[in-house]
Amino acid sequence: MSGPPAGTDPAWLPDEAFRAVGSRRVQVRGEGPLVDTVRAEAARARARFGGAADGPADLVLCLDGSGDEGPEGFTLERTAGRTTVTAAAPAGLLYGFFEVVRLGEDAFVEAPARTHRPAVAERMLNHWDNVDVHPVMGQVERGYAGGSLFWQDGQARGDLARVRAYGRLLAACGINALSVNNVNVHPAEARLLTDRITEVAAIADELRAYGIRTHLSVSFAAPVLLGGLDTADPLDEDVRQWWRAAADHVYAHIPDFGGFVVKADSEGQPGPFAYGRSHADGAGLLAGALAPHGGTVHWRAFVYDHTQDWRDRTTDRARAAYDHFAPLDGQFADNAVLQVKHGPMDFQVREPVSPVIGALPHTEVAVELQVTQEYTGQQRHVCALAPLWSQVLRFRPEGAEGPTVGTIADSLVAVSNVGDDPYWTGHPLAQFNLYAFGRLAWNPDADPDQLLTEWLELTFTPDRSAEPERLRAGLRAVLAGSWATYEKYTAPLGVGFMVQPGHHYGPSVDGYEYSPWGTYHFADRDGVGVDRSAATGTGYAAQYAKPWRETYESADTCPDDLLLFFHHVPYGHVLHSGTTVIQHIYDTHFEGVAEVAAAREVWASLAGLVRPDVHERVSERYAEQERCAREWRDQINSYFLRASGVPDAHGRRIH
Ligand code: GCW
Repeated sequence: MSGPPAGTDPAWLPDEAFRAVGSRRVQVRGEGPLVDTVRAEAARARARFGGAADGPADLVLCLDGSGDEGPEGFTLERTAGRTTVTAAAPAGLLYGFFEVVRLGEDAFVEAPARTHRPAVAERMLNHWDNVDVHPVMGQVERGYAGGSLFWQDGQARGDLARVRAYGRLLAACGINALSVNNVNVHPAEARLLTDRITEVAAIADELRAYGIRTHLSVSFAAPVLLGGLDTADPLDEDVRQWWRAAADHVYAHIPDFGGFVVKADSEGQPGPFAYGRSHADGAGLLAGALAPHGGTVHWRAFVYDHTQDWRDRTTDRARAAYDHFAPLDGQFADNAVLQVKHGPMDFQVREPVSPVIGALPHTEVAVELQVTQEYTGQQRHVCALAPLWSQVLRFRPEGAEGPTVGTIADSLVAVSNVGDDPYWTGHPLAQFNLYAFGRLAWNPDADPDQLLTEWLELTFTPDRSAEPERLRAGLRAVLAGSWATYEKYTAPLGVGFMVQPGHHYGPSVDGYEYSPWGTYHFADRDGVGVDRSAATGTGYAAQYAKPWRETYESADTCPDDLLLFFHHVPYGHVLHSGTTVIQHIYDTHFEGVAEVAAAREVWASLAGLVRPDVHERVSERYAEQERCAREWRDQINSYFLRASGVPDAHGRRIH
């Protein structure tokens, strides 16, 4: 397999992106470790592009505690002769510096002062990294970019240079928090909390230099597993004491430690249910231990019955998070954050927004997205997810007059797509997903298309290319519509899954149909889809506030792209688009493959305009994407032709 020439790909921070800054005289005013980071960045850029060391400064970055930019904001002012970044706190200076990098020459064109502040205070990545290589899941669970960046041979890496480089990339897109281990906490990894905390501390030291706080996934059963207690009951005094001591120990090594991430009573992980306690009790236990140190517990809402009987039509996995957590509103500790996946199921290519978001007004809420492409092509397919996330973040759970998800969220979290692959993300174009997540977390209203422009300008510096416009147009063509394309050739109309069990790559229409995971499409000879209406189905639609509960309740008003998520309809049902469900399935699957083939050709035409190694790596992946898209098309179309007996209106070949 190909790789970048010098070992690690620079992603969105190639030297070339620093040309405008590096060829100017830059002055950094202020003291402290993060200010030193900014100073080092400026010096590095100057060393590369020869900016003057003396004389009047073109760019001044100034820490000024009297400003009102807040802990991470900055004011950027561009007057005729000078660009100034002012921040009240060091992190703001760092983000201001990277804003100037992003603007390039534009940063030195006159513009009025503007203050930038992140809309969301906590912008976090979760790594599902195992310290040891797991026999089934590998080292990074749902990881498609090689092994872990943090862990190697059963311990923290000795050389953490790449971790620092990662922190730098993350700071440049606005991320300020990160958890270093899998939420499925295996026994060896559980010990990171106690006798192995120095390994976590070494990682935290690297990330701190770029303003990132480190968090740790912990096992709810830690007092039993590690402490030798005979219970992990959250109301037991010995258990409480054990956690307090554990937290004290962590903070002795990592004074700015962010807190714990917990997957409890979920897919086999231990939790408070074993003791007849609620999840508010469970979260409260850990929140109490962290509170004296200013830490936070991220308590995941991904709680559902993963051993259900497919014959049991009364159980609906989509309902589970709301049923478990909505009644607990008001009972969570102030420093507990309920971390909710953006959809009710599991990061499918299309899901409605989870009704949990907005249903707990007295609870801190984190919305969890998935940058790693578990169900969206596993970084073998191009699937730029910014438009999906943007739809989620702009959704208004209470209708037009209410707040957006981006406003409701106190924290935005995403599962990272990074590993020790030289391109960081396996597929070089999957870097855009990581960048876009950070930028959307900073500003959930950001236009995904604008983010694509930002990213490609930084990463590919088209101005330095022989054919800037052709390069820009080509990159946009392969990325901008890629999520829509992926949706076309995979599971239709919001029905979800239809993937191969276990690894979740490639089609298997009935792969999850008779399984215990609660993931069904109910296709028969007459129709397909899940009735989640209140009138005749599982009642899930009624978990939404108005107007959505009414919109989703009826197949007449339900949006086409979610129709099969909410309703079981006949194949001849006519969509708002004017076509029938069955014909929509055929059409989109033919289109999806055609779009992949076209994108692949566009990519081929960019040879010579992008770095050869990147071109080769992406070309290899396109071959697989096209093969896989055809497989999806043929399995889905054949399955539904056989089930329905309805021929394609255009007489195309279906097997
Ligand atoms: O999407 C599912 C994945 C599991 C994952 C789980 C979760 C970490 O298939 O691999 O476990 O979600 O979010 O906890």
